Parts: sequence; C-alpha cells; structure tokens
Amino acid sequence: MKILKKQDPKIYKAIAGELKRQQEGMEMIASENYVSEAVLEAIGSILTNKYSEGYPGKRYYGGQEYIDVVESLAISRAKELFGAEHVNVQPHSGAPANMIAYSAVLQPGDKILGMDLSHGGHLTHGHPVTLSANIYKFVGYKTEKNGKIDYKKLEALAIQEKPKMILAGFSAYTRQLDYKKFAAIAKKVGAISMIDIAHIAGLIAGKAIPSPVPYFDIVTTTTHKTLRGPRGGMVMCKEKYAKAIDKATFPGFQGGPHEQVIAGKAVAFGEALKPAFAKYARQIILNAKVLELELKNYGFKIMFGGTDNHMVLVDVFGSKGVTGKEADAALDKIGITVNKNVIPDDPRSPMDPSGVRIGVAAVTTRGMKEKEIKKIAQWIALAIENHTDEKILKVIHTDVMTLCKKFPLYKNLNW
Ligand code: DSN
Repeated sequence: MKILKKQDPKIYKAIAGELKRQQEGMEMIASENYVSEAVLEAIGSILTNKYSEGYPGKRYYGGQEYIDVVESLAISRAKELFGAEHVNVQPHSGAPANMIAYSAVLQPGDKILGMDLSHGGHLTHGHPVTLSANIYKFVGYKTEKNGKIDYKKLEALAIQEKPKMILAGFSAYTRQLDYKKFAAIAKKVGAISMIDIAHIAGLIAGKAIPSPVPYFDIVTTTTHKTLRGPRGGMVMCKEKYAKAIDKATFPGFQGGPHEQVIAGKAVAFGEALKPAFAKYARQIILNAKVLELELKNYGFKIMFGGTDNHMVLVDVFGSKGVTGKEADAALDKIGITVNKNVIPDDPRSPMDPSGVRIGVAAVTTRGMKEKEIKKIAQWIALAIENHTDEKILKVIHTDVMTLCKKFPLYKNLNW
C-alpha cells in the first residue's frame, strides 16, 4: 500500500489500524471471517473499472471477454460447490439477495412466513423497519422452549395463513433445521420454499452439515461469513425460477455488477472446493460445541439448548445479571469482539438486550482448535463476571493478544 500511504495518509492510517486490530484481537462476531490473500488481490483488482450490465455472453456494453471468464467461473464453481441448478453471483450482499428473491416470484402484498427476529431470524425476513416488510406481508414463526421449531405448529400456521412463500434461515439461530419438513409444508400449501443460508453457507459447502439446496426452490446467501469469501451475495434456484431471478437481479434491482467482487467470489469458491476447506468447516463445528459446553460449565444459559452450527447465543443477563451491552463492552476491552443480541421474546431492548452472540468461524480460520477455545471460554466468563474491574480486564487483554500473536493473519501481506 505504498502509493496509498503517500497519497492519502489518513485513509492509509485507518486501514493499517484496522489490520492491527484484526491481527491483535479475536474476531468472534458470528458473521465475520478473514478472506485469503488471493481473495484480497482479486477484490482489489482493476476489474472495478468495468461496467458489465447483463450476463456472460449477453452484455449491454463491449469489452467483456475477460469479465465473462470471471463471472462464468464464479457461476460454475458455485454450482459445483452447492449442487445448484442455477446461480446468480451478482447480488451485492445478503439483503439485496433476499429482496431480489422476493421480487422475482412475489407480488406486492403477498404473504411470507419467516422466522421471528428475536428467535434467530433476520431483519430482512420480515422486521417492520425494512423495505421488504413494507412491500410484502410477513407472518413470523417462533421456536419452542426446547429451542426447536415445532413443525406441526408451523404446518398449522401455514394452512391458516396460506402464504405465497415459506422462508427458512436465520442470523442467530443455532440448531439444524429440518429441510425436508420445510419443503413438505411449502408443497402442501402451494407456497414457494426459500432458505437464507448466509450464516451456514461455509458449513454446507464444507459438508459439515446437511445441504438444503436439493429441497428448496430458492436459496440465498452472503459470501463473506462462514463461506469466507468477499463481502457479497448470491442467489441459487431451481431452473424453473432461473429467468425470474436473473431478471429481478438485473435490471430489476441492481445496475452494473461488481466484477472485482465476483472475481473474489470465484477465488473463494475455488478455495472452498479444496479438501482443506472441509477440514476447516468440520473444525468450526467442533470448536462451537466446545464453546457451548465450556460456557455452560461457567454457568451461562445457552439459548436454543445448544448449537449445531458455528455460533452460540448466550443469555448473559439471565445467567449473570450482566446486560448484553455490558458484556459486549467488557469483551471489547479484552480484545474479543462479539455482538449484543436479543434472545427469544427478549424483554430488554435491542440496544441493550439480554444476550450476546458468539461465533467461532474467524478464529477457526486462524487455526485455533479446542484447546484455544477452552481458554477463550474462560476469558469470556471471567470478563463478563468482572465486567467493571478494569484491572482484571487488562490482564485478560494481554493474554488474548499473546494468543493472537501465535496465530498470525496475512503472513505475506506487504502493507
Ligand atoms: N449483519 C449480519 C449478521 O451479523 O448476522 C446479518 O445481516
């Protein structure tokens, strides 16, 4: 970054500061990860200069011979990775991918059954503050006391509400969904089935958990969470919906695709097709289970009864009388970044909820395994229990930084 450093030292300094923060701290926000140096090179490339509205072989502007290679590779690798019939790699991120999917197959006012946000769903699955909730009518389903979805209840709700779409997927739910049951309910009521796999796409690609792709009409995802690609989105679907999805993406919702990011997606998909990625995905599951069990031992209530994926949702207020905001701040001080999060039907506000969400994908990318996760759980417990004791927090912070130094990031990056 020699040129940037000279030309715009303020921006350079902020980027260098962020790199140091990422290297010295422990990233445990469940939706974050570290891309490879090859992905960084692709997204920082001159592909950013090109406009390429349309699709490979059918573009509106000239000069697409190399762009078409990049986008075609991204599509074919995604198809191979997920076994999808059709893939659109142009969505800029997860929220656009969901809006594209809704608008491809629904009319304004149509009804969608989606998971309630406080039970682990996502803002774009029907929260009233979103544009999609202004256009479509969302009805929320919830989890039970045991943390599972009652599929009989979901079926009864679907029969009563007659939705046009049944939407599965989440951003803070931690259990394995029964894909076949979702698909069967959708079929029974004549609804389109859609699943948002943004959080678990890497686990599915790495075959660490089952794939929903064969069962659902439409599958949306981001590419930057467990999948470990650049910040972006993607829509997969059955051939039957291919034309509608492509049309809804461009010209329906977006203009020119970001081909430098699409190149980064292609590189990341190439990485995910290698055996090392499956190993990483399996290690995520092992690490998350250790985190769950260790935190339980330290007296924390783990929501939904535990985890089957890469994250845990912890009721810190119910367990220790410390609010989500206080716990988040204390963990920040020791160099462990998490996010405060609502728990099902949280009586507290989203700005200071009862829980924190903790994910292990990024630390797994760094190479941390069960032994390190046990240490991390101990530090998390100590920091939350002593969240007002600056001295203790400082000592733990030193330990966190020492561990991070043993698992360096970006060894070849010459910044
Ligand atoms: N912000 C992402 C997450 O943290 O889950 C989802 O949009």
